[in-house]
Amino acid sequence: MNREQLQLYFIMGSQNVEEHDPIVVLEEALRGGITLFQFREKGENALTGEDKINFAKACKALCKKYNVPFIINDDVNLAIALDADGVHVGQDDANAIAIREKIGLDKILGVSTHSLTEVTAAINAGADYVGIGPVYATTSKSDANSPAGTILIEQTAATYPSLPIVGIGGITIDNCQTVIRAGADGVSLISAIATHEEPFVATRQLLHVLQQVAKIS
Ligand code: 3NM
Repeated sequence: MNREQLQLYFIMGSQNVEEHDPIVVLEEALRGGITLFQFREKGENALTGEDKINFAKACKALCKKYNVPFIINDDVNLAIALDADGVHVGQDDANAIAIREKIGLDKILGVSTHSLTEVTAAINAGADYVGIGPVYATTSKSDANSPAGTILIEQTAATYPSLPIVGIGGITIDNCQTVIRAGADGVSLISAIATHEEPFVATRQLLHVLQQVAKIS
């Protein structure tokens, strides 16, 4: 994958929004310039069954309109059924090697990792990128680990310089430059866009700040 696609990686499910319709939030984020989208319909109040499928189809169509890759979290069967651009899995989800076999080589595979051992295993499973987090405290994932800061991002970037890395967890406009300076190619985030009263404005501002740091390094 092109590591620039990780620059501003928005993740959302219908359970993550507050005052807006999630489809409106996604379109605002796409209009604002997100570079990748992950459909993550998970946790309390998440849609299931037909409702989940229909919502995923609507998100995929919007991503296509803006030419932004559409990744599905965990649900590999849904990803195959909708011909999504890729799948993202955590350590508690299905085995990454099995998923790579199922989706083939031309789809994006992302894996969440929390140690260098997990990063190495993800590479061996054929991951295109790794997610490292939670960098900061998050309220969007009830079973998230304790915040780990940027140390693992630094270690991973030093050990595997050609591996695309995205930081996750509690990332905002105020701390996103620190994540990039540590060695990440981009930031993935939920609430900084999904719960912002103006998702378009939040996205533009994040992108602007990320573009500044890209110039520094
Ligand atoms: N995964 P927010 S943290 C989905 O550490 C997810 O692997 C994490 O949401 C991990 O940007 C997280 O609102 C939630 O903090 C990120």
